[in-house]
Amino acid sequence: MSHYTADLRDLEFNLFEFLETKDRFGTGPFEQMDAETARGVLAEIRRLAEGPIAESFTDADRTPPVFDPATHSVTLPESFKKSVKAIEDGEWYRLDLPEHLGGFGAPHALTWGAFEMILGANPAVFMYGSGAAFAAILHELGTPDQKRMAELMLEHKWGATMVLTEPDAGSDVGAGRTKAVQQPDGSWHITGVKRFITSAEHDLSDNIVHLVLARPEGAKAGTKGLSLFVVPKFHVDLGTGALGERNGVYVTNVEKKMGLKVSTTCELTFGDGPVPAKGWLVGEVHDGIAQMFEVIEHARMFVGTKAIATLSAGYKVALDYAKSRVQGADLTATSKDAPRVTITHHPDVRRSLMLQKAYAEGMRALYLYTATFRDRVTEAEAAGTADSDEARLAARVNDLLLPVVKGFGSERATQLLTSESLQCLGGSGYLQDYPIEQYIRDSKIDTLYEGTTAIQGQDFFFRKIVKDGGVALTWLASQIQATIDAEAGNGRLKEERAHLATALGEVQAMLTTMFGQLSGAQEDMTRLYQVGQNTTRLLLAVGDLVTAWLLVRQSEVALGALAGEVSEKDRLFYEGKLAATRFFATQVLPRLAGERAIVEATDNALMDVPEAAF
Ligand code: ST9
Ligand code: FAD
Repeated sequence: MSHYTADLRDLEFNLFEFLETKDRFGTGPFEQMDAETARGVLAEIRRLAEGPIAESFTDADRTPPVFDPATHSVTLPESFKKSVKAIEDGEWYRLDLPEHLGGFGAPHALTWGAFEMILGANPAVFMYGSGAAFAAILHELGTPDQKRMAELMLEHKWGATMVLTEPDAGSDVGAGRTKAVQQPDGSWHITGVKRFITSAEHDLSDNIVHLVLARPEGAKAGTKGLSLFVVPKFHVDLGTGALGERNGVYVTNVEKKMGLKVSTTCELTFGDGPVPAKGWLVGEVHDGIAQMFEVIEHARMFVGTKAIATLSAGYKVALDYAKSRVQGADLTATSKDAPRVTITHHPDVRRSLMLQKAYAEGMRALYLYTATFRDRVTEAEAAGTADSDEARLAARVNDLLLPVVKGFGSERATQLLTSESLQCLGGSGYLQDYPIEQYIRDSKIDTLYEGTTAIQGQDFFFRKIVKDGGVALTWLASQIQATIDAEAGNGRLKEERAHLATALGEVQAMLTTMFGQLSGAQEDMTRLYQVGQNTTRLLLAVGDLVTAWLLVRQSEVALGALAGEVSEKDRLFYEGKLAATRFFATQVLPRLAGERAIVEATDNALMDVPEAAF
């Protein structure tokens, strides 16, 4: 039996009933993808995800990749290769490609919805398959030769990597020391050691293309002195696509880690032997960090969606278990020999299940809602209105929401998987007989890579709010206010709206305090420490607020549907949506008052504690 159950009903609810995506299918740049085709895509991806993709999930954890240091090669488990083949056979890696590179014209929201199922079933399958997305970015940024290279990457299904991190340069990418020296033929020789590089070696494809940040000789310090280079494992004849000589870039170690074991995490050494590691400057421009962020933005969306997908998978396992596990009598039973009940009868188990359901569904709405802003941009580009105020605003809202999807999504998902999903199974949850212990090990990385939660919090406050002049945030707040002011739901959502209004006020108060501290820093720089203590707190609070808001709006749609004729199955689905919204509004949102109080009470006492006193 598959470890994974997709929540196709909720995905379809988002895409065909709730989000503006429902009006996009078969129109403009998405003409190829009408609603019926889209439903077909989701059904097929669900079949693959629950079937062949999920099939190797456990085996690939227990028999992880084998690294041979003598040949710098890695062998992946055969079971896992079959899962990868299931995606390749259907050419599903094309889903996120633009049409001119063979894409299917799918709205991003549909694409990410489909990806959720792959990520929930076996995330490393998706990760090894991301060469196509990297190729599309190289095609967009590259010189004519690099565009050709990108086409070959797609044709031959070559793997790809993003190469930033070094032993002394993790969050602080600008501390990177890997060097690039230009050669008379225009190529560059790269030297240095990168670490923790995902998919840098494997036996799934005959070539791997590395996108590498390195510092050209003489370039300035920090991220702005970094340039982006394309460095293939094997050189390529761009005319025929044939592989040439081995390039001087080798995997010199593969990490042993807590989870996600089938995804190789590699030390990658450049130019440390007789053969130089040759690279080419992407687009012939020295704009490395901005170019790499084109990749990072996709990757942050991937990480958040992966985490949320795993929470949904964990919730399904917990729910399934709770429905059949008989333990204890009903709390109201008066006699010692009262009939035993399934644990779904216990109020605390219900609380736990509803908390998981509300977050899993609310955060699914969050990542899909975020994807709709990229669809707005795609539509504007197709209509020749990419410079319009609407398109620019859509891009800014997408940027604002990315750290929420990544930082908040991964924090909440990983916490809930441990504190709630596993807990519902009691001691059985701790065993490898059930997948949740692996979900926890495989998803913990989501709060770490692609920028830790602390980095997401800082990105959110300093870049996406302050540097943006608050434009995207103000727009988002106005949307939330509009829901608070609306009447839809005939009074049934009155209490939920009241909680939403209070929560919006709490977040606005947090922001007011933090803006005050920020402007106070003009006179006393140490006031920035007050801001820095709470950027993650703010990120998580906004995540809760937006999740609640999306749930309330989903409930408006559910109430509309319930007013008409619905099947019994759908009635239960919509009732479940209303219950999740009510629970989240009444039991999660009130916590924001405490978060606000902490922000308002934050002084710098913490910063005065001597290091030795910790
Ligand atoms: C990693 C990989 O961890 C993990 C797994 C990989 C798996 C691969 C598979 C995934 C594939 C996904 C593809 C699927 C695609 C599907 C598509 C479907 C539709 N936004 O603030 P400053 C830029 S990799 C944009 O001064 P510092 C900007 O150019 C390792 N740009 O920063 C800016 O200049 P300006 C990941 C941004 O103090 C410049 O940077 N490692 C943003 O110099 C400087 O900015 C990390 O993520 C942004 N949000 O540097 C590192 N932010 O201001 C984390 C900055 O003029 N550390 N830029 O515009 C950080 O992010 C740091 O904050 C820092 C600080 C490095 C940026
Ligand atoms: P550090 O930066 O040393 O951080 C340590 C702690 O300090 C963290 O809690 C962090 O939040 C905090 N911290 C650091 N700086 C600040 C600050 N300024 N303010 C507040 N808090 C701060 N990298 C790649 O380039 N490509 C990959 O494909 C890739 N894949 C990875 C796969 C795995 C399994 C792992 C473990 C890592 C991968 N990475 C990859 C690297 C990953 O992106 C980094 O590990 C991550 O960015 C954090 O860097 P670090 O590990 O050096 O931690």
